[in-house]
Amino acid sequence: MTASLVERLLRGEPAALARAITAVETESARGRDILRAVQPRLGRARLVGFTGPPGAGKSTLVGAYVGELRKRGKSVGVIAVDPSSPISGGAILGDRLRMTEHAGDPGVFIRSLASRGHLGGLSPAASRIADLMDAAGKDVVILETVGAGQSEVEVAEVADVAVVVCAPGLGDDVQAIKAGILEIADVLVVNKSDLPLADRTRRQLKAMLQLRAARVDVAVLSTTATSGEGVAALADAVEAVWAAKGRPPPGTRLKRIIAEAAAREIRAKILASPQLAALSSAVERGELDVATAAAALVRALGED
Ligand SMILES: Nc1nc2c(ncn2[C@@H]2O[C@H](COP(=O)(O)OP(=O)(O)OP(=O)(O)O)[C@@H](O)[C@H]2O)c(=O)[nH]1
Ligand SMILES: [Mg+2]
Repeated sequence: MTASLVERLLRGEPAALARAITAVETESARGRDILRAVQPRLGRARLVGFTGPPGAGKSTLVGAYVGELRKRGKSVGVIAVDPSSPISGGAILGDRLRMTEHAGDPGVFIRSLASRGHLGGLSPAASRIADLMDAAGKDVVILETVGAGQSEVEVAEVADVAVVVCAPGLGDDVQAIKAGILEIADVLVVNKSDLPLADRTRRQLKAMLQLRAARVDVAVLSTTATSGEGVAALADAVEAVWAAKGRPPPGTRLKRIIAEAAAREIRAKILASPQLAALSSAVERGELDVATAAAALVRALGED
């Protein structure tokens, strides 16, 4: 039964893809069998992450970007992460409504993913579903998440190209686009450029990027998702990043996810360690410098 499901999945049958995703999402043995079976067929699809503050227009922009990709002859999978928060409780319904233009298109497959209830974290779950879409022959897999916490960092772990979407009028609120989100951006988009203040927001973002010497090459684009303006340029910018980065070697994504999860754990351990408090007091008293204290902390943690 699994064998025929895998066959149909590899042929790109939407019903088989949907069933495979459910099997993988529930972390069933069958899901693991499917993933094992498709493993040799992976690595063709490109993963593009869209993240940014709530309401920036990510879903609308993803819808328009899907339209542009279809014009370019690409098949597309979309994973829309529902933050399951009371504020964006309507996200799934809203996202579905905005994607209805692609509902009858066999070249587009859309799946919502609840951000709660994944044992290994969101990025492993999204990564596995992206693998299934890859196996089903999608050329591009898009991952939409709300940049309101951990999830936007996780997008960077999974995606080959990370697009960060903001809206104008953030004003001083550009700070809300935390440094972390700028770190991960390969392409920055100011959407809703039909609204006033769009130019100002673009200038502010460029200035913030200039503070980070390593990131001056990041494109800052303007789009109006509702009219489609700037969407072709966005597709070009994403392709340019792909071309520059090249195809990641097999296993890269998984390595990245595991490394980031390990880094989070180590960081939490460091912050909770009693040695940190002691060393920090010593630095405060002028008995140690920061570099020596850090080295001592690394040694102490290594001995645990
Ligand atoms: N004026 C204007 N409105 C836009 C534009 N793009 C999206 N919107 C509107 O902004 C609202 C939010 O759009 P969404 O696409 O749901 O935004 P989102 O970032 O996906 O929202 P969440 O997933 O809830 O975080 C909707 O009412 C859209 O119609 C744009 O370019 N210009
Ligand atoms: Mg959305």
